Amino acid sequence: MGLSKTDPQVYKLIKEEEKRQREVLEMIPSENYASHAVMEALGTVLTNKYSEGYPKKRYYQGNRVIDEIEQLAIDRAKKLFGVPYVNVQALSGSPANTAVYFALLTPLKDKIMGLSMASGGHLTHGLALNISGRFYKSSLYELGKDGQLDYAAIEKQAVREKPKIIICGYTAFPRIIDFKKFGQIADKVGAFLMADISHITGLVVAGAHPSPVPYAHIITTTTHKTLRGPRGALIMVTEKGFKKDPDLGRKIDSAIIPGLQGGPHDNQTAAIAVALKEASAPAFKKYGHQIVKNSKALAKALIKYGFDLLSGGSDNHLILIDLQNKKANGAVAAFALEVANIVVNKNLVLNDPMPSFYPSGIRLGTPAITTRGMKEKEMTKIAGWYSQVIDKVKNEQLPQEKEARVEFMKSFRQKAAKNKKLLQIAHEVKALTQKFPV
Ligand code: DSN
Repeated sequence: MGLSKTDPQVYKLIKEEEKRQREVLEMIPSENYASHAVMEALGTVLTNKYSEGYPKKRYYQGNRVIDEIEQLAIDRAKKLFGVPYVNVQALSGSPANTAVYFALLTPLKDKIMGLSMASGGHLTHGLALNISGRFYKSSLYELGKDGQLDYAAIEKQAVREKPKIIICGYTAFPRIIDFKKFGQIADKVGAFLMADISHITGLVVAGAHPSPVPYAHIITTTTHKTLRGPRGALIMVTEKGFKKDPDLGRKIDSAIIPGLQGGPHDNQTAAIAVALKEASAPAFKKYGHQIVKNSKALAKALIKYGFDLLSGGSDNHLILIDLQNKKANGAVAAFALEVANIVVNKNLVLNDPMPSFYPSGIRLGTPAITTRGMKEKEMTKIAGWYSQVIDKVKNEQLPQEKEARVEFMKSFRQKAAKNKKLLQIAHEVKALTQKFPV
């Protein structure tokens, strides 16, 4: 029996979410629209199977077909990225990064060095509250005052701190990463270089961002961001990685299972294989380059409206706006934008005086709207809407006290949800989205 009959409540909620995704400008830079084929693979009988182990080395019977599927995903990833080893079983990005640490580091002894979250790094790059900063020693680096990576400072820190793994690749950094420089720094201090390219994988595959393959030892990536696949992750070892440690692949495989996980999600593996095939097609190259063109066009238009962008622009798929010059707060702005059918996330900015739940910035990006076919012309229009929305919420001053802030947000939400200007923009946005069907 179909879902609508078995569970009308869940069916209705899924349909509501489908409508929401259709009618908004989805601009969270880590989100995208997976293809119908990817979603079809996810919703199959593959979800019924257990397959602990690896192709041809399973602990359960009945894995003949699963072996072929997993091997296909591995082979496609190897070919697409140009690497000799891939593990496709990590359930998502955080488990993938954790598996690398588990494979290579001695807890409470070895050190990792990643970008701080406040500067745009990820939780799993050494944050004290995360397993990466709690089980392992961590030394965080920061962006320079100009919002750029300060390679000389990073090198100095690496020489001083002697990390076993240096991590590059970020969640809120709008510029090109010089993987070659990172490779040189890692080599100088004898560290492994791990490039977490989750955000930019699709750009790397399309040739719209340089590849870390010649310089990093290990590469991790999620599969659902710019790569446009299902939720999931890849862990890759490069030729350089094998030169440094010929046992690296085996160590990572056993960090995933039995180290961290049990059975892989075989439906997810199949969907990853589909996404990798889609990403190998010539159309994907165009897509990756268009993401960047759109991001640059949007950044340029936002600057014209007086927005203050981290590092002054964008070379990839994302933009970080510091709203302090507009006298606006990120939490307030993100909510108002959502009323206007524009979906972004609030985000810390460099040296943010505010706490992470009420940060001073918003993070936005172009992967999903580019999937819908939008181009530079639409970016100019979208920038205008950002300006109008932020104009509406400037001077909405958050109180200093924690409890008062909660109350403030509650009443602000009620007020904003009825704001005529925001609702009018929402209407205009919906009209635009109708011209670019998902
Ligand atoms: N949550 C992801 C992002 O939005 O960047 C990172 O894991």
